Amino acid sequence: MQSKVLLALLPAVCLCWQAFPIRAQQSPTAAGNPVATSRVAGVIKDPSGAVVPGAKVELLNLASGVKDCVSSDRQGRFVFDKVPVGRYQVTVHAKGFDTAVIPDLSVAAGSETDANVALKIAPARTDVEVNAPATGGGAPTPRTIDDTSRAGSRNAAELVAETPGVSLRENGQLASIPFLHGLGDERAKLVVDGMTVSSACANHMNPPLSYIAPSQAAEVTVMAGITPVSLGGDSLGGTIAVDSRDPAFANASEHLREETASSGFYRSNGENYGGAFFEWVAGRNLGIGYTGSWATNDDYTDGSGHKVTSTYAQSTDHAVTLAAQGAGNLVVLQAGLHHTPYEGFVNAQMDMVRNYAESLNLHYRRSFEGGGLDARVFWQGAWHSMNIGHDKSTFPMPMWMPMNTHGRDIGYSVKLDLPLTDRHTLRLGNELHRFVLDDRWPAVAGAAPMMGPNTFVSIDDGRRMRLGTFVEIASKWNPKWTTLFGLRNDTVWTNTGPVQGYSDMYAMDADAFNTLNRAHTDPDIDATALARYEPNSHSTYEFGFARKSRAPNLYERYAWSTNMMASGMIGWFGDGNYYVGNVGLEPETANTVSGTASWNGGTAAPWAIKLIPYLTYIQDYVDVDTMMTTMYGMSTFAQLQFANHSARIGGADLSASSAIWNSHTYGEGKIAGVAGWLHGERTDTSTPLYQMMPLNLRVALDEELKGWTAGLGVQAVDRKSNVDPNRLEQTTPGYALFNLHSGYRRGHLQVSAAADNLLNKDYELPMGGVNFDDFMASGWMSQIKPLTGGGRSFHGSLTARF
Ligand SMILES: [Cu+2]
Repeated sequence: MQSKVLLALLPAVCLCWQAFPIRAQQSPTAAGNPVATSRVAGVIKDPSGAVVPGAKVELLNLASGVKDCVSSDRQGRFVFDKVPVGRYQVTVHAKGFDTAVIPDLSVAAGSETDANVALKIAPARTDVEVNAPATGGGAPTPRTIDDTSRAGSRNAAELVAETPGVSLRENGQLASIPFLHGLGDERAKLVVDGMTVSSACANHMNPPLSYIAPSQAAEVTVMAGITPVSLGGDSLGGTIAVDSRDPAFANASEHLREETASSGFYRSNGENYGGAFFEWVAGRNLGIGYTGSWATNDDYTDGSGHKVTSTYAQSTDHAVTLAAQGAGNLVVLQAGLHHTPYEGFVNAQMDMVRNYAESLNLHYRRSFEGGGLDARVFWQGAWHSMNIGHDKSTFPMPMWMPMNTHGRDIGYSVKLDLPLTDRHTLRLGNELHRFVLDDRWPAVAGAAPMMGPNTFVSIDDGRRMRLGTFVEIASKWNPKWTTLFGLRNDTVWTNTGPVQGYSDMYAMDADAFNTLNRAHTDPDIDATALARYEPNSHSTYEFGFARKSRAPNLYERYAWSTNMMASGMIGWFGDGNYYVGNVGLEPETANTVSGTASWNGGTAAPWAIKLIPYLTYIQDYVDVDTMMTTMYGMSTFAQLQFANHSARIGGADLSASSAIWNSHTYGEGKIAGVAGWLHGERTDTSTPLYQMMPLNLRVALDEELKGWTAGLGVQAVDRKSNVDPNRLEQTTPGYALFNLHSGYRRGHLQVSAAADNLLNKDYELPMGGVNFDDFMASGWMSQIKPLTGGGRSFHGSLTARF
């Protein structure tokens, strides 16, 4: 144990970003005690067995976080000398190959530790991951979530907030909704630990990313635009995958592997605090682990000092993992429990008053020479209740209205990677996702005929089943050219049972709906073609085309009531409007052309620039037609029916980073920036699409020195002037926010402290929708206003790992 603590004192002089390896200076410990050291060496080979020179090899001490980097030589060999004994992670990046990781390598005193690595050919992919430039726009390297990123995120969606091409819709404190290149919510595929689940709520209060706490997330992968069909299915905008940590087993030199981590955080604005605990015990073949987290927060205050009501939340998550490995096989079974006793929604008429979900996830993986088999079966049940939460109940005219949904997701996926030749890898797959939903609103005593005497059946036994099959070929023609071609079919079946209203006043709509043929079968075809050209080690160019489809969700097709009160309960847009479904709705199809150009300065000048332009035409885009508008006090709202229209979204992401200094005294300093611009409009009316993020820029200046990190960031957002007339969307002014953060890692402990919105700027969120609470508090009289963001907040967190 003492040696582990001493290891933390070794200076970390190397950050492995952008082909920028510098040998770490391994020095005796500060205390002068000799630390037993050893040697780690290996050879990097490609699937044909040929050696790979110039691969970047990173050695990370799992206890101290100290990193070292080297490149493989002409014989593909690399060596780390004087490595203190302990447990390490080895990561290998090489152009044109998937990143390879040896998650846990035990280095014992004396003999040399072998770390030979066989790389797999990466399918060419458009990659929006700014933190993984080392592969030069290659495979979508999962980004490892660090403690700083966890501490700065209220929910799992915020872990990807700073990725180029991503913007977030405000949707409660636990359930922000990511958009990729202007296409979000169910237009982006969100995958948590390989599971695809649907929001079991007419307001999407429980979307997929709300089921994993930031403390449980270990890795995140973001792909926008041209994504491989193997990651497709309901992914018009792209795919975001969040994964908890992979099981680690005891290696040859250990009897038992035990890991423990615990963490706590506090955020001043809104009194947000919580904690997480993780325990893992494994032998060489079997492992068991538990992870749990709890968080609570009160309403936040905006920059003008105004309390933003119904922004409170509380949540608890538990997961138990069992894992077994042997002879190239890995089986992992994960069981999860998620409980949100309450969560306010300031931009909705209702709040979440309970959400409870259980999940089971069985994963099997087998690797063989150059390929592998990956199979998964999963189930999730969600019981969700909406009503008037404790803030809204204090307003004049509070409405008591229980609404209960029960959602069941079940699915499987099978993927097979087969090396055809040295040049070509074939990927085949088949997957199923079936979602069943019941949405019932119990009668309210004394409120008939508006809300009684019967139960309002919003969705009865609604079913949406998607069966996907794909084939994909990744080819590396020569060191400069890589291609990826894929073809995919998703057939989607939707249907729902007969419905009823609270009373006879709903009978006309209900009867009409019940006589309709509601069953749909939508056979959708997706295709991807992508080429990557790497003329030299300083530049990479990618260009491609993708066609992707999404069949409508259950509410878009089957929300049946035109009654104002009932249609006001439908809609996940935070705009206060009233939504009615459309049984005749067709699937939407996006045709995207996109490119990536990236350049870097190489070892001598560590800088990198990446530009991603894109253009998407969406046929049968699911938008809305206005049925009527209505005024309450000074505010106008619209009753809207889902309808197919055509739309176009074009834009560009630009990201850049550069080292500014690098010395023993001042450590490493770097500057990084991300800018995004997009324009979306309906092509038939030339009107803007709803919630298109305005021009925005993030710049961060960071320094790292011997376990210390410190940084200054600024986020600038332009005025939102292109607004959707159908949803009566309001413009929002431009703003700039500053933040400061710092962290320190020593031995088992990581401490971080930060200040957000340092200047306490009062600003309106361009993707925040409206502050429906303030409008309700005025007795439905005032002019409704856009939602304001949080004022200044200080936060701190502490994590201990053993
Ligand atoms: Cu809900």
